[in-house]
Amino acid sequence: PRLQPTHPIALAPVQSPEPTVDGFVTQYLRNLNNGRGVALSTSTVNDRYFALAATVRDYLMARWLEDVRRQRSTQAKGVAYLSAEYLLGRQLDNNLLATGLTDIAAEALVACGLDLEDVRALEVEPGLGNGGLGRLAACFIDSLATLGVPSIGYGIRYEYGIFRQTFVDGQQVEQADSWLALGSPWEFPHPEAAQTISFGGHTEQYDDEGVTRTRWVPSWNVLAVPYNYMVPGYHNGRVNTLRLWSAQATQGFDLRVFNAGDYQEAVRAQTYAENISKVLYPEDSTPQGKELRLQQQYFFVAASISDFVNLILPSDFDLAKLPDRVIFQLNDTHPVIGVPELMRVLVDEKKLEWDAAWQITRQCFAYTCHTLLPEALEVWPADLLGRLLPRHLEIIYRINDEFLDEVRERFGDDEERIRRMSIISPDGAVRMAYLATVAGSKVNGVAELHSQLLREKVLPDFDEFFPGKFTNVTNGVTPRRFIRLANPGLSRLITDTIGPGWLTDLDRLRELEDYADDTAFHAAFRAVKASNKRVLARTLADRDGFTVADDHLLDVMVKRLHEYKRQTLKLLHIITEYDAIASGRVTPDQVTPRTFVFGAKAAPGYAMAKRIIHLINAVGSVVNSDPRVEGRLAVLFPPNYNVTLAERVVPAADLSEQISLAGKEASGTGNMKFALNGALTIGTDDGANVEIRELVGDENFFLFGMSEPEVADLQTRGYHPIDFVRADENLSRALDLVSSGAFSGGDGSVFEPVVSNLIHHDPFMALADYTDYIAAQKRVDALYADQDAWTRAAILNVARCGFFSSDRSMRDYIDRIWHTPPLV
Ligand code: F58
Repeated sequence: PRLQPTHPIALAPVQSPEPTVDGFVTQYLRNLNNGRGVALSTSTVNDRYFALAATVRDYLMARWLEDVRRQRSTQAKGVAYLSAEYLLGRQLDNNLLATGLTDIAAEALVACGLDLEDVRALEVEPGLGNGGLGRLAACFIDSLATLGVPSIGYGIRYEYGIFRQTFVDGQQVEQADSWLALGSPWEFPHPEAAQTISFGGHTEQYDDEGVTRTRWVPSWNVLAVPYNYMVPGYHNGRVNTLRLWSAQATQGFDLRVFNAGDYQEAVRAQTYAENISKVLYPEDSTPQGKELRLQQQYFFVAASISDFVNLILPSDFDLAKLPDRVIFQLNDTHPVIGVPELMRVLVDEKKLEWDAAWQITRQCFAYTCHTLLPEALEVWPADLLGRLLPRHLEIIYRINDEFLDEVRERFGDDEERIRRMSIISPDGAVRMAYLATVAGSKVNGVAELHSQLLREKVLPDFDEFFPGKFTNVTNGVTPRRFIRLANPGLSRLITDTIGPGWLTDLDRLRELEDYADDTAFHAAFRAVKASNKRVLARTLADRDGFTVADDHLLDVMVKRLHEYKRQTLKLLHIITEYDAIASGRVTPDQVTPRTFVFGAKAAPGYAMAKRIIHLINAVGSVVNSDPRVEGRLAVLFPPNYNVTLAERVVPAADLSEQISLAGKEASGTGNMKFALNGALTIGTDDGANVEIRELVGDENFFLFGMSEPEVADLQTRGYHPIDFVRADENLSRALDLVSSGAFSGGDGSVFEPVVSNLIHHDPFMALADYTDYIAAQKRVDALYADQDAWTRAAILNVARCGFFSSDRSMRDYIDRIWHTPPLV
């Protein structure tokens, strides 16, 4: 018979420490002593940080354990968010905020003779994502917890996240991001709960009591070890789970081989296995890199599906009811291999009929697309996929055959259409976006324009075939991190003005409209911006040795470096301003004093992007040191832009640069963060810019450039960038300046690839939009000269952008796709 607990403490619910300064101090010292094995007097800053994190965890623990229990026992439907990336940012401040313990913790530390500021600086952010897509996943799990929706995030615990960017002679050099070097106090590893994940081998048929079935006989496997992380809701006592998988060898090293002296061979299998979760999206330019990436994808998706089906669900669960219990949300195509995996689990392991399994699978997945660039839609060569996952390839072929039969039934033998819609491309590659579209109960884009273009241009045949399947959910950002934590001054001003409650009901920012012409509010609003600029200035001084003038317009472009985002267009504007002064056509006092801030990482294999980074730094060093400029223009490019730096840059910005070629940026989320923090946007009619402009009003947004239909039209008419160079003298001067070597010590060849690419190809039409961009920048100057008018516009941006809370995005997913109401 099983032993039952009898002690009253064991029978009682888990206890939290007292939420008082004394309670905090007691728990903190206990963690320092018992958890770190050090006395306060001998502790290092790292010990102090770890003990602090442990203490915050202790306050969350009771709620977490209760929520885990409830989510297992309840019959309610939940979300399993499948994402290869979570760009979390620092955890300490966020978790203190969620628990309402920030002030208590600060006081408790003072009582221990410590400074919260010093301790919090130790935290290394987990950079487990590349950019917008990964950050979006982090915002979404924050909102799901805050809304109290039963959900779990699944992903990969990369040992190395996004590379650390440094500049050597102005050029990007990547360094490994060893975020785990000192350990992470936020994770709970569970090696005992590891799942075995298989690869390779072949399939075979066998007779199962008169039924012919298929089984997969894999040739190798690895362990997937779960690491759990708390995801606290804001002030609601809810704590959800993020479960990231780490790869480990099924067997340790080979002792016999080791003893025989072949040390490398002895650990070969182990190294191979552990490579799977070694690093965030390794280069996919080599065949080995590509295969590793597919291994990563299958690894985390198979572990997650098995976790849900075999561990979270009760053992007697009727799998026909799976769609009533879970929706697997596919964050882009990276987890789409989960579709054939669930089919394999249901058919081969659980022995369901194919049709029944397909019925279930089709209701259990939904797919979010995050791009419009055709080259970004993943395809896997069938031979690669078949070598790594032979059973999955068979399943994909059958799904495709049956799907194409349906297409034929509907449209007859329209072979052209069949070819277009086939999940397998003519050259034998699996189109993962098509597989996701066929299998998904819904497919969504991430902004209105993106969703429209997805239906009309990327997947029109599918939209016709599956009426009602396509929908839109415009992205959002979490106001907890990107307003409350990043901008405490603005948060205080908002609360003082409209009262509390807006942080979980961001539409209430509308109430600020009443203060758009209030002089006292204007002054306070401006004071907040000025103070945020000083905070940024201090950060950049400490971090990079930069000086930031406090009377400049802060003009910011932070995002991944990509040609479609057009950092070169921004650069052409800077060069034009510089040229006007350097050539003596204007005097320095005639230009609006501006500091241009860039933040951007380039993919390590993307040569043009790296060259553009070099050019930004080169222009910066010339502009910043030319005495003729008299300090009226400055270009700052702090390396290694990440979430932590974003939290300083965004609240300080006056102007937000969102200048992608229309029809290329799926949504953007930085655009939302800036507007919510009172920066005005200069932007094209692209992605979510369209919705920002509609909400804030044309007069509070600097629109420029071609619209998407105009871009398409110019494309069909034939685009000749040289025509635009000839038509605008400022543009040709700016390009000539680069060609002349003005930014490369007289050697024009250094940036020749950038200039000639623009003049001869310009795939993202930067030159076509240049003239209008410069005109829009003149409107920026004019409005900035009238500080009252500018402040009014900035206030209205904040007041009218509540829509861009990720809480709203989550509600839209719940209503349109998931049907998973919050648990009460
Ligand atoms: C981004 N995609 C979109 N991809 O570009 C952006 O418009 C959108 O706002 C955001 O998603 C959220 O929907 C994006 O960040 C990646 O980072 C890829 C991940 C896989 C490797 C290649 C980059």
